[in-house]
Amino acid sequence: MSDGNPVADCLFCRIVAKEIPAEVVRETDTTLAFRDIHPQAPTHVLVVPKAHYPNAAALAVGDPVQAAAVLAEAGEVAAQEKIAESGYRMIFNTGEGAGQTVFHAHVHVLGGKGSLHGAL
Ligand code: D5M
Repeated sequence: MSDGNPVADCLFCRIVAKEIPAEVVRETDTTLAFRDIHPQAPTHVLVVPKAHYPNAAALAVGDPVQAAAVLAEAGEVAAQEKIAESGYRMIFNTGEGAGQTVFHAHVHVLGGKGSLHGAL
């Protein structure tokens, strides 16, 4: 059962701890937003809770306030990156079979030219 405590070998916990560099675009007491290292759209930012939960569903159960903070920050990122008006996507890959590769909750915020015509 996840309790939000940092996990030593978790990549995003290490980015939150500033042990690994990232291009941070926004930071609050409880969240961090940084550019995805392999962008899939002109704007591609990841928003993570600073606390460790393995995926978004576990975050929502373990700390609903933080889950809401992550969603609110995704909206702030979209506004800051100027993709809010044209529209943007929020994607939570949940589980290996869905393509999740980093098991620390995160939302992909994707927007910009050509980014709104994905499979879904
Ligand atoms: O998304 C995990 C995402 O994390 C994937 O799009 C690449 C990104 N990633 C991996 N390493 C880094 C670093 N070091 N900085 C920034 N972004 C990174 P998932 O939904 O788990 O597939």
